[in-house]
Amino acid sequence: MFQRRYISFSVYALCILSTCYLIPICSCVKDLVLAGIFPITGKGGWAGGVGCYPAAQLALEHVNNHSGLLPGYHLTMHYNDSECEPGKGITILYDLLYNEPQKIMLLGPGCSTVTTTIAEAAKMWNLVVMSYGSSSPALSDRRRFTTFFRTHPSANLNNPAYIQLFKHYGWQKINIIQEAEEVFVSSVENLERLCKQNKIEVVTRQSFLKDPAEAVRNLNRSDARIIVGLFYEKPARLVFCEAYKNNLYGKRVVWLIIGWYADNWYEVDPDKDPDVNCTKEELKEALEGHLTAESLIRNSNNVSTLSGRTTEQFFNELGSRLTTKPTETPGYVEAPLAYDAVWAIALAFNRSIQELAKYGKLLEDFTYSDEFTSQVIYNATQNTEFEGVSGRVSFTSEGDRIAQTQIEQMQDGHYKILGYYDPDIDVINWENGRPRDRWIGGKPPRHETLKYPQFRIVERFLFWSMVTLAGFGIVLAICCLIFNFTHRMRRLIQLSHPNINNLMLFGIVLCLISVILLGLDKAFDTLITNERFYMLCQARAWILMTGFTLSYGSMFSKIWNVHRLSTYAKKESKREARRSAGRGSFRNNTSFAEIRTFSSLVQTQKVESWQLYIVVIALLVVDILILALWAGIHPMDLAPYKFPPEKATDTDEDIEYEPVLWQCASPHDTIWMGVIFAYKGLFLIFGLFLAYETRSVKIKELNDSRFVGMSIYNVVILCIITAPVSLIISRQHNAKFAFVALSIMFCSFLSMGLIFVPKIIEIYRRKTEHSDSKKLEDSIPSREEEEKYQKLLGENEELKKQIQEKEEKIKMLQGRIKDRASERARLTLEYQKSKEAEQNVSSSSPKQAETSGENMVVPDRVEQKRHSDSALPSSTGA
Ligand code: ABU
Repeated sequence: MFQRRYISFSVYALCILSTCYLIPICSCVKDLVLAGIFPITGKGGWAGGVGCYPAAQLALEHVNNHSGLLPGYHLTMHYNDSECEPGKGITILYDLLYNEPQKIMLLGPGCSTVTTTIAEAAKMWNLVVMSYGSSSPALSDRRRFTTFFRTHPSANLNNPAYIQLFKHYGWQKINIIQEAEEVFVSSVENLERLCKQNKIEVVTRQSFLKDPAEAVRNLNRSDARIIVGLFYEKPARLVFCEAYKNNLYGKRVVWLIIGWYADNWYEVDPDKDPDVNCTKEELKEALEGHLTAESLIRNSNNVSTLSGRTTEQFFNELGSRLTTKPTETPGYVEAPLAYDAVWAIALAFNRSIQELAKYGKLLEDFTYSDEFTSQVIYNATQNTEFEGVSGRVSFTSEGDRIAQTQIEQMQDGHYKILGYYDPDIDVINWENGRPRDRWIGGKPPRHETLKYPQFRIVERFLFWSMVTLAGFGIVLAICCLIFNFTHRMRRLIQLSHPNINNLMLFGIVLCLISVILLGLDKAFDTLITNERFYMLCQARAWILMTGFTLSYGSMFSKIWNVHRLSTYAKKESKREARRSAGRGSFRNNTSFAEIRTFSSLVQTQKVESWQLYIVVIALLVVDILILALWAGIHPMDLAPYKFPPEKATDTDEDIEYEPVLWQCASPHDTIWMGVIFAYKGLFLIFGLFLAYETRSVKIKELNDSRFVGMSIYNVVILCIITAPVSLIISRQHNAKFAFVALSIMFCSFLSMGLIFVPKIIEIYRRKTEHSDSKKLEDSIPSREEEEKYQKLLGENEELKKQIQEKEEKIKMLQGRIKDRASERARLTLEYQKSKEAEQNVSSSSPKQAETSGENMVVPDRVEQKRHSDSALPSSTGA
């Protein structure tokens, strides 16, 4: 009995034992398998799997050793390397999902380019994804990535930190260079939005796919100072190599880049990265002083975390598992995130197991078509919150983490923490209360080069030389005015229409004043303030234009009248010629008579002063109309023209001088200038034509018209050259001023010389010839005498013409008389011969004499003919 009882007890005990110990070992501990994707190798992107995979393994061990977590379960992971290549990532995802065992959740992938592809597809398998190393802000889109969570903060979290840095250093203009990946594009878009809100100008935004050379050159061209760079680690080396080559670094430039590269990321072996044509030293030089911003991904409170370890302990433990130095391990910085990601999954599973138990379901029974379990896992993950080695872990509704941003600066090739940006209060908390930043030039660079205006003013020597010459010209013009006035009673002056010459002199004075106005610039800014520049512009235009019209217009009016009168005289002379031809003049004498009549006619033409004034007044009215319309519609004002800046050579500071030229301009001034040039151009060309047409015409009442014509040639040619040349050299203020001033003065001096010097010489000559001024006056014929003389000249011409005609007629009649005389001699001879023959016949036969009775009438016929001939001269009145 005892034996039977002993046996039954043994069986019972065995059963108990097997239930308590053997069954859990064999079938009670169930595997919960994760699919793990890590970027470990690969040529570009982020190889954070090197540091993150060991951290995840460590976390799995710690989770499985944790007594209160996942009882009866063993968390395990099947993983593969994505090489940070989206294509590769998808391939390994299929491998992981379609190979046993069933995966409950996806850990990773670890780089944004792969994550965006996989996290979007994961919902097809009802897989919840927990990423430890994806910073792309695009991943915060819940509609696109419905089952996605990450322990890595979004890159957008760093942007407010950048804004605070810009504000702190007073940078209002920034430049951006980015790698053309969605992760950086979406982050830059957010940064631009924030910049706009904070009135910070994004001057340039450069992007590149593989080679950043052109983008860096563009930054250099746009004189970038504050440059935000968003790119992966390998392109970062290329960017800074280009920055080194383009001298885009140093005391004038500051770079702000991502802070999650390995600490010595620039010290790469040239054999491993042959694309980088710069040495470590060169990269270090280019990187000195740059700032980085990265989300704070370690628990800085030095508290014990869910795993029972401090962050320090975690890193110590991790370090013992790494094969490379931490500073050389990609993903070492993000390792706490991978560690916490595993813990977050474990907590979510723990919660899910309990939740599923309520529905009689088991987590390990999850399949890719099990939407219910997937939703339970999703909800559990969403509500997960714990103290991790990377800080407090919790997820927003978008699945993002909230974190502070750490700001570092490279000093002597090492990163130094400057402070932390707290997003809750939007403030940077500087380490030890103040930013311990260090700058190459001793102070932070400015967002742009300091630009000082440097006014382009006319050379003082040139200005004063021209002013002196113009002043001399004005004095000369005044002397000519005085000369005209003092000799106004002389016929020589009277016949030159002194008043119109005075008008010309007044115009010349105005033109010479405009020379002085043209030279007034910023050098006289106490005299001409910006507000008064409007008046200066108006004064320049009005004085030069009216001065030109008065001077050139006066000459033009003279030449116009000469032409008018000569045309009239020509018509008159033709009429005269026709009239005399009608009275019986011979054709071959008409031209001779006509020329003589024209010259006499033109000489005697009278010119009234009002006929000259009317032309000048008409031209002035057109001028005033154009100028008034211009001033009324598009008034001219100060329009500073800025030349390309020039580097300051007199200082070491980042200063540029910005040459500025004061100019008068108005809206649509090209149209107005076009109108004026066209009108003045026609006026000039017409004057030239008139001067040429009347080059040999002399009118007593405009005795200086030929000199006026010469003066017009000179003015027209100079104006035609000066106007376009001054437009071409309008930016070369000295050359333009010299050219325009000399042209105006040359025209003025030459016109005064041509019109007044002959008069002065003539009067001086007459004075020296006749010391007695009375005699001198007498020697000059009076106006009435002159008219009488001209009249006599005309009559004389007429008489000469008549004499000529008569002489011709006499000549012709004499010829006829001669002919008649020879005819009569011949007839007489014939008559005598016939008479002799008759006598001979009558002496020989009376009968013969009767038959030739017809010959008896011959003497009568000869006589008759003689009578008619003798009547001819009398009938013509010879
Ligand atoms: N901290 C690494 C982020 C890498 C990525 O977002 O692709």
